[in-house]
Amino acid sequence: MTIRDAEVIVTSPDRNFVTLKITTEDGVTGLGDATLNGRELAVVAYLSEHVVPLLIGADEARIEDTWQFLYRGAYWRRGPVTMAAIAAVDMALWDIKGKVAGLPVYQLLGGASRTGLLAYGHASGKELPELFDSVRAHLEQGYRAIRIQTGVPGLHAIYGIASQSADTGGGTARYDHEPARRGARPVQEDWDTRAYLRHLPGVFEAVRNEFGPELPLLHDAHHRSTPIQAARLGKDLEPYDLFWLEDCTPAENQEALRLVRSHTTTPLAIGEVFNTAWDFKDLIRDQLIDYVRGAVTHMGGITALRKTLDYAAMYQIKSGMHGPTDISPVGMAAALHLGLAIHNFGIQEYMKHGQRTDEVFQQSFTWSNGLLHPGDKPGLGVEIDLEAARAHPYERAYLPYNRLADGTVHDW
Ligand code: KDG
Ligand code: MG
Repeated sequence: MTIRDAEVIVTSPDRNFVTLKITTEDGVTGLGDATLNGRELAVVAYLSEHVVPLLIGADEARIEDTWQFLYRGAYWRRGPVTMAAIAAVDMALWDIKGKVAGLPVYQLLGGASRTGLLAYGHASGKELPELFDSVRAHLEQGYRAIRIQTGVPGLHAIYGIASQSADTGGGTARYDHEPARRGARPVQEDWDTRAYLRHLPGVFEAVRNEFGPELPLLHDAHHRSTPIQAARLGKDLEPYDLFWLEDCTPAENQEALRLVRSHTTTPLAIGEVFNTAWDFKDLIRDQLIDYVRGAVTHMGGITALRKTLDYAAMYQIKSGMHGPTDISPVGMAAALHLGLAIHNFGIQEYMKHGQRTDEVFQQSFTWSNGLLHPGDKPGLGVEIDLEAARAHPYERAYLPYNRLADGTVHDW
């Protein structure tokens, strides 16, 4: 067989998604997620102008070779745009291989290593009562692990706090945070790290007092602290036994993690903005992290993230694949197949998509008792309804950004 067609589909049911659909001469189709939140059309151009022409007539069975050709052959390596495009091709080819074999992708990756994947959801609230309600709502939905984000006194709009009036398709209020907003310019939020560091430990103390010692709790610091501030945060949170502290410092300066690590035993997770194994190499080798946060969609696909996670396994470092709503149902399915197969699975981030998204993407993964499973349909198990997709054209949307009280732009 050879590849007959490759189509780039942009749709915006609840938010923008970029999907690659590859069709073989025999009519077998495969889907890949290429969504790069807030920069979607850059990947569309990369795929349409530079990748799709190379795929037509290629052998869809040669997944590793295609990956190496697209990565090494371009000369220009790495970067979120390139790696999201390669990821979409890689996922689509695994989807096709599964359909041709009549097997779910996790079987091709070695079979299931567990019965289901522990998932965490996003609870948030500006004040404690609202946060507690959000935690309770997540427990009622079956979550067995919960990320805690909270308001900080004196700050009006900050990362990770849901707008309860947000209509994400189901028409009902949700506690999940949808950071990208449609509009001509990014929304400005405010930030003060010292106020945050003073406030957060008390929030975790209150959550532990209310919900007890068992519940795994996570927190995303979203790249906002200096190394020494992050070290203090990890230390101050130790009594509350976090499952992980995520992105405690900006990801570019990896040496920072050495300083943080030398001060705290709070487990560290990093890497949702990383895009190759090389971004993780030193952090894994020097055992400076505990969880790899890379997404299949942003790390060059199943082929590349599998290699990174196998390397991490040698150091007892586990997966914690990125899974907010800007990972499409296709990217989520890829994460679930990979997570089910590897031995060093840690936890899977899972924010439910809205109803409109579920109408565009027919998914076969299941969610019960706090565990996800990719299902047993051949391939990735996700199909796209093109008519429904066309009903939701692209709309420009941006992630917000931060300024300090004196107007300085701060890390997001
Ligand atoms: O695209 C950016 C979002 O995915 C990000 O804000 C979500 O930090 C995030 C997380 O941990 O899910
Ligand atoms: Mg994060």
